[in-house]
This record gives sequence, C-alpha cells and structure tokens, in this order.
Amino acid sequence: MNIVPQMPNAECRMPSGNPQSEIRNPQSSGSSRRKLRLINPHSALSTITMPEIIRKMTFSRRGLFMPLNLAICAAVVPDGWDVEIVDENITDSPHEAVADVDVVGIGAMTTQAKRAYEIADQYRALDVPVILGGIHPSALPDEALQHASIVCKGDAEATLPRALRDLDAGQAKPLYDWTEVPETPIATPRKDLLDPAEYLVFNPIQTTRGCPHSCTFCTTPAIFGKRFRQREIGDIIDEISEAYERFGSKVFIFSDDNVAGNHAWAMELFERLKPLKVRWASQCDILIANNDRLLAAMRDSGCIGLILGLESPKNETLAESGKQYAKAETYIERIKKIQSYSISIWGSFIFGFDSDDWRDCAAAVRFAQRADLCMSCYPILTPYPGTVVFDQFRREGRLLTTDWDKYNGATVVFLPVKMTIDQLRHAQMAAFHEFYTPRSAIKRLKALPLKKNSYLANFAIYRGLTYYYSKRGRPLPRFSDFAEPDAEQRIARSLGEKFPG
Ligand code: B12
Ligand code: SF4
Repeated sequence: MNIVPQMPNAECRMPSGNPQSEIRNPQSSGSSRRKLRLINPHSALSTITMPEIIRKMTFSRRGLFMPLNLAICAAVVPDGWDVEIVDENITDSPHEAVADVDVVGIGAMTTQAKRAYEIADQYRALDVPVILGGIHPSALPDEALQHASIVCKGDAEATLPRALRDLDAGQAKPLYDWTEVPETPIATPRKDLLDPAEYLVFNPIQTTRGCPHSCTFCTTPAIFGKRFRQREIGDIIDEISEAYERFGSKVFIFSDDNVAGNHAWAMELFERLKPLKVRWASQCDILIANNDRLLAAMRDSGCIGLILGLESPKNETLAESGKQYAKAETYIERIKKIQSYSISIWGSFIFGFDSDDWRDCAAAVRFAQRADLCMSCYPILTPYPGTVVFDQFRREGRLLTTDWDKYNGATVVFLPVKMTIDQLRHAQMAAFHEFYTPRSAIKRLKALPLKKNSYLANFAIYRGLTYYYSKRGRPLPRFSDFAEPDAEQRIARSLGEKFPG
C-alpha cells in the first residue's frame, strides 16, 4: 500500500483505470432518473461477532452502529437521483459489484479502507464511476484516487451534491474539498433507508463537527477543521422527536467528538432537550467540569454518561499527546465533580506513547479504578493518516505497516520506545482484564444506587475476555507478569506465541 502521497492527476481517474477515457456520464444509462448506490464496507469492529452472551445482550443485532455517514450522503443528493444503502456489516456474504447503478459512493474509516478499495476496484472494472469519501480517503486522497473516479474530502454536504451535478454535466473533477464551501449546514440523515432491527445503535445523532484542540493522535481537527461547527438546534430536536414517534426511541447517542466543546451553544441545546425527556450519552472533554451550570443543564437534559478522552494520568504523556488543556493532577477532582451530577464516566486511555513503559499502563488502570470509572478502554496508540503521530512515525521510520486493517487500536503498527511490541500488547490486555474483574467492578460501581446496565456491561466484557483466553488455553494477562523472572515466557504464553528456545 502506498503511503507516500502523490500529486493528484489533473483529470479524473477512469473507472477502468484508463487515464485517457472520460468518466461515464450517468445520463448515458438511458433512464431519466439516476441511481446512486452507497456502500458501507465491512469492518471487523462494526459487526457484532462476540460470544453467545453478548449476542443475547444485543438482541442478535448484526451491526453495531447504523452507517450515519451514508444516511447523510443520501439526504444531500440532488433531485433526480434515487439512492440505496448497502451495509456489508449486516449482510451474510460480501457485496458483489453489479453494474446496475449509475454511480457508486463508498465511505471509509481507516479500518474499512482496504475493503473499500476492493469494492471500488470491482466497480471500476465494470465501468461504473466510484466516489470515495469519509475519514480515510479525506486523509489520503491521493491513495484513494488510485481506486476511484472522484474523492470527496470532508463533509458530504459540501462535496457530494457538487460531484454528482458535475458528473451529470460531464465535468467532474477528481477532488472535491469541503473547505471550498465551509459554511454548508450539517444535514439530517435519511434513516428511512435502513432497517432499525439490524443495529444495536440505530439512532446516533450528530450535533457538532470539528475540534479546536490539537491532540497529536486524532484525525478530527485535520479532517473536519479546528473550529467547532454546530448543527441547527431545531434540526436536532426534530430528528429526536421523529425517532421517538417512529421507533419509540428514548435513549440516544450523540455521535460527536466533543458534544459540549462550545459551552454557550451546548447550554442552549440542553435547555431545548429538557422537555423531550430523553436520555443520552456522548463524548466530551474534561473542561465541562469547570462549569456547574452546564453540568446541571446536562443532567437535567437526560445525560446519563460521557466518554472522556483522558489518555493518561501522567503529565509528560499528556504533553506528548498534545492534550494539554487539563493537568493530570486535576483529573480526579474534575471527574468526581461530573459524577456528582449523576453522570457516569467512561474513560479512554491510550497505551504506547514514547514516554510510557508498562508501569505507566498499570498506573492508568489503577487511576481508572480510583476514579470509579464505570467503564474504560485502553486502545494501543494508532498513527492514523492525517495525524501528527502519523507524520512523526513516518519521518522517523517507525511505521511497521500500512495494512489499514491493522489500524484497529488492538495491533501495534509502529515501533514503540519504552516497551517491546509484545509488552505493549500484553499491557493492553492486562489492563482490560484487571479493570473488568468482578471485584474491580463492585469497588467502582458500588452496591447502591444499583447501576444494573453498567454491571451487565462490565460482566459481559469480563465474560468475553475470560471466554477468549480459556477457549485458546492461554493464561489471563496480568501486570504482575512483567515483574516475574520469567516475564518473557509468561507474556508469550498469554499472547499465544511460542517462546523461542
Ligand atoms: C460513533 C463512533 C464510533 C462507533 C461507530 C463507528 C461506525 N460508524 O461504525 C464505534 C464505537 C463502533 C467506533 C469504533 C471505532 N472508532 Co470511532 N468514532 C465514532 C465517532 C465519535 C462518530 C462517528 C460518526 O457517526 N460520525 C458522523 C459521520 C456523519 O461522520 P463521518 O463518518 O466522518 O461522515 C462524514 C464525512 O466523512 C463524509 N463521508 C463519510 N462517508 C462518505 C462517503 C461518501 C461517498 C462521501 C461523498 C462522503 C462521506 O460525509 C459525512 C457527513 O459529512 C467518530 C468521530 C467523528 N468525528 O466522526 C469516531 C471515529 C470515526 N472513530 C475512530 C476510531 C479510531 C475508531 C476505532 C478504530 C476505535 C478503536 N480503537 O476501537 C473503532 C473502529 C470501528 C470500525 N468500524 O472499524 C476515529 C477514526 C480515525 C480513522 N482514521 O479512521 C474517529 C474519527 C475518532 C477520532 N477523533 O479520531 N467509533
Ligand atoms: S482527541 Fe478529542 S479533544 Fe483531542 S483533538 Fe480529537 S476530538 Fe479534540
């Protein structure tokens, strides 16, 4: 896979890969209406393929989140276009390309990129124009253009309608960039094109885009801009009310990076949410703890839980990660403040920064336990294209692979500094194990008030983990393994590797 950006061609790449021919004009298919097929490529992390217990808890839904990106694309196509959405994450077999549409649009996060390119190549071979969009093609448009006729960078609202109109007129360009029309409003998705019975989360609601912070590992500022962009509050309220009327939905996920990044705007949103009497969860930065009025409005609007990107309880690591807007020593106090408003906190930590060894990973777990976090996750640092760490690791020759399937937060794709690759993987699994033991769950969640759903979720994760290790006959990972004289053997055994010699 090519990671060295190339200059885009002045002309569109052709579906057949032949740079001499023209992009097929959709109207040449004969029908007056045109048809767009939108495809969500398969990704292991979007499909529920867990032990039976988790399958039961998720009511046998096959998909985790409905593809909100494609429902938004469908909402912004110009008049004269019919749209269908194909989600490979809920189908029994992989999508087969058929030339029965005028244009195909494919969206991809990095973990979906490889499959997105395979599907795009199949359609190009059938001479069907392909538009690639989403986070990964936006970060590496030159790579994506090797598989597509057109790449849309950033928001579909500001790119897709222009691309389709230009295609119709036979004047399509290879690249459409949302920054050319930056004030285009955030659209309301067409959820009617998808089946609610297929998804665990059918009603994600996006309220904002962009982020002014500069975390070195995060794609958001690079792709969606360093300015918060807020959606029309009336549109958010309408989308929620409609979901309630049509599907009886009362619990929502706000699919944002930082739902209350702009306190004044968030305050207004929460006030307008109060009369709806819904419950919701989202992601946020820890600076909300400075604002008691905001926290009260949040609670009263139905907020039940927030994911906070904490990354590390160590200042040196926070500095390295670019997360310098709050000092580590203020974390506990701020978390307790948010919890005092009956809002549960899920913490997200990242393992593998250059400043960290396994002891720092263990310290993050102890911190999460001390802070009574109801859930937490420990992804391995992943240098996503478009981020500062990607450029740094590439410059330093530390990128081990650009197989995008491996950019999943569970694989080490770069050379760490203070840990071996195996130590880093072992630290991640030890963290999940030790954080989710029933004893740890009881200490964090306490007996009263009974947080039934949190207990169930903690138990399901622990059960999934122990099932995984017992099925493979491997010992459960623990941080104490690192301190044993035969640490290397223990780690290798737990990772399922043969120890040399
Ligand atoms: C909800 C969420 C999840 C959910 C569901 C994800 C899903 N869609 O299946 C869950 C919890 C499962 C999840 C998991 C992960 N996530 Co996540 N997630 C999010 C979050 C917060 C919101 C996603 C969303 O709904 N966005 C709203 C939609 C509308 O935005 P969008 O997809 O970008 O689409 C817009 C444009 O990109 C474009 N577009 C998109 N597709 C197309 C297609 C065409 C044809 C066109 C023209 C345009 C276009 O138009 C859309 C509308 O403007 C984002 C943050 C974010 N800002 O998006 C992170 C984010 C997408 N996740 C991220 C990551 C890293 C992960 C994980 C790898 C984490 C982990 N270690 O496990 C996994 C991987 C999951 C997988 N599928 O492989 C990163 C992605 C980085 C990258 N380069 O891919 C993000 C950006 C977070 C971040 N700030 O870094 N995630
Ligand atoms: S990690 Fe969160 S706070 Fe940091 S830049 Fe990304 S969205 Fe903003």
